Amino acid sequence: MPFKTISQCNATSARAGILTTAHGSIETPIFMPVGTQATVKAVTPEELEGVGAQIILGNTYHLYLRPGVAVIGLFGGLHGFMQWRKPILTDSGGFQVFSLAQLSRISEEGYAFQSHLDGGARHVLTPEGAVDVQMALDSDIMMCLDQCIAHPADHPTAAAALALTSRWARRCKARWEAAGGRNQLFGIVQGGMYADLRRQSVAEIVDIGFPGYAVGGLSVGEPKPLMMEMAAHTLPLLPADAPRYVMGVGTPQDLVEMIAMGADMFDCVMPTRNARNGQLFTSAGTLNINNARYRTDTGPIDPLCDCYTCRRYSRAYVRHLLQAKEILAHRLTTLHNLRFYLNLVKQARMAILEGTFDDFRRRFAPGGASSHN
Ligand code: PRF
Ligand code: ZN
Repeated sequence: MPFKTISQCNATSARAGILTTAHGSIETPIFMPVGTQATVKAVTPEELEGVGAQIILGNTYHLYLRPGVAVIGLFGGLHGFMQWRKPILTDSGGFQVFSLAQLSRISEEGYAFQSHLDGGARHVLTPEGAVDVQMALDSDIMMCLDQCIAHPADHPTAAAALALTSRWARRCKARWEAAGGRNQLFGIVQGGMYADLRRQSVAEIVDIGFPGYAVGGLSVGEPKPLMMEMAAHTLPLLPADAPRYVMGVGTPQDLVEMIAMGADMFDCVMPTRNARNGQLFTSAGTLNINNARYRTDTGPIDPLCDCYTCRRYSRAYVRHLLQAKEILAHRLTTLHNLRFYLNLVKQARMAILEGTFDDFRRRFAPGGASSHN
């Protein structure tokens, strides 16, 4: 088994584990910085390692359209192309077609869409094609092609998307096995905001059988309490001996809550995207560095942070760079936010190992000392 639980919290479902991949092992729970276009925006691979990143996420959809697998294939895959030596997880493209492509049409075969880049070129993304591209990228963890639906969706719509996702998962697994079963392929659970459909989706995807499982279809516009309710309902249904990945989530609070529910892996654009807009995560909550109150603030972004930015620079300086639209602003804020997220999951892991996770978690509860919105 590529996944081993090292320690289990006795007050919650949180666990600390080790996930082994072709490019090394990952200590879970883990956050995966998003590197959509073969780069985590604004930072180098060395800097990513410096903030403690163990695995990053890449996107099949973007890389397939540009630069294409012929270019990345010249480097033996995405690791060689972007010079990142550690593990890479790639999303299958379904969610990106759903959110980015023009005129996406879905059928049993797959997604027919027109590129968001030139608006003209037509493409078809099938379950087999999604696996082929991810194998060409030499992704350590590939994701099945799935159908993520928007919120709200009625029960029949969610049921149909779930059923299609299960049929596609079977096709993805067959393609992966036919190609030698190299690296890992994770199944994705859908089912909208319906408890019965979530249960059915888990049963079908687990029956097909994968080395790991993702909970998809969350954070698609539903209210936060509903997202939490669905995660709390779905995560315990997944096999305890396989890694559990919640896709596209979330805030620091969301991560801590879902770790308590037994989630092991997360990805989200929030730390990197928000950094570029000036929203910074700190041990005392979030702050927007554009606010005039920081114009003369000579202190660091977060006095408790050990990142490159906080060790050297003031809030006043970082604010100035952002206001002046200097490129360095994006680099400094991204390094800080990524350090915050990676430190958060590292501290959660240490708390699980030390048997203090329940206390740790309470500090993040709404209104707690470290609460974030
Ligand atoms: N499916 C896939 N990728 C995703 C999602 C999903 O449902 C989400 C949902 N928040 C983010 N990324 N394949
Ligand atoms: Zn910092």
